[in-house]
Amino acid sequence: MQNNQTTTFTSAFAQEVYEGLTSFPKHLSSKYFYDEVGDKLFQDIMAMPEYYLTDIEFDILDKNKTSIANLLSGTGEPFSLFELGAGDGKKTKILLRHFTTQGIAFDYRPIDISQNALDQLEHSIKDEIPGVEINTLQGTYFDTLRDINQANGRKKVILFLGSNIGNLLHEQAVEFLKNMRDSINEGDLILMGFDQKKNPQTILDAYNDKTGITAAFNKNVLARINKELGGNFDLDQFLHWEVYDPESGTAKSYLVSKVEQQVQIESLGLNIRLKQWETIHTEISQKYDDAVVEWLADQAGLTIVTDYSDAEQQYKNYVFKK
Ligand code: AVI
Repeated sequence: MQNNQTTTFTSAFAQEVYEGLTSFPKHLSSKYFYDEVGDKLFQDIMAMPEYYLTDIEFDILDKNKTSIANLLSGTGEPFSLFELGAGDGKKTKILLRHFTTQGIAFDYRPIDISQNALDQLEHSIKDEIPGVEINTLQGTYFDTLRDINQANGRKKVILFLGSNIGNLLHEQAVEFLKNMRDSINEGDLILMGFDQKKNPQTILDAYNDKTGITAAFNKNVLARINKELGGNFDLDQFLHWEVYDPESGTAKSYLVSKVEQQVQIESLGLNIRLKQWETIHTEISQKYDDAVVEWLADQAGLTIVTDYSDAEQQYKNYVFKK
């Protein structure tokens, strides 16, 4: 059965896989890289020397933690610190530790699509920084912005680190920033990481490591289709391929079929054909400059309060207000 319009799907994953693999050109969303295996692979990516983003952002937050604490805590009224896509929280812990030792009144509300990542994060925070009041929230960014909107009357600060915004197309990023704007009040702040345009080779190396961790991460979406939807993808029959366009600042990941092949996905009743060298587009990782970030903020009705960067301006954390 192919392109059966009447098929009903049991999950958003099933629906999107069906749509993506029956489209031309084929695509799958990078949000489906993340399950227990994918979370672990992403942690391994963040520890790779080639994946500069994590270490640079870590250093930016560490060097500027006093200034960031002053800015976020303002007049000293208690605030709720929401974090979208919290992951393992390694960088956030710099701020959590600093806020705690400075006696700043706040509670921490990490949000992630992966319950597994949240459970590990909660456990490690209770263990390492026991003074932090933590309440986790599982869901997609879009779902949880609604929850932020309806949260208690405390001042809100939203963290969105790791250049996670880069996994959205500009149009989606504007929509997302608009939703963020709608979920905060005057006086609330947003602290976001944006990876900057740089030597294209540095970017290609970050997304195409020689050890193959990024390739395994990219292919994990196929592994999930096999496990969760009864697919029979042979992962060895796909190449991980990365391109970077220095003009647009867009890095794109693909899975390229090495051979002509057919794949069955049982629970979707789907049989797909891939020609030799046919692509499945899986991820974009957008790189920015000040002009683009200003444009995004402007489109979304946000104002840049300040930014923090490393000496070579490879990465920037911007603070926005309404
Ligand atoms: C989560 N996200 C910001 C990462 C990125 O840089 O696009 C995901 C990633 N993909 C490949 N390596 C890391």
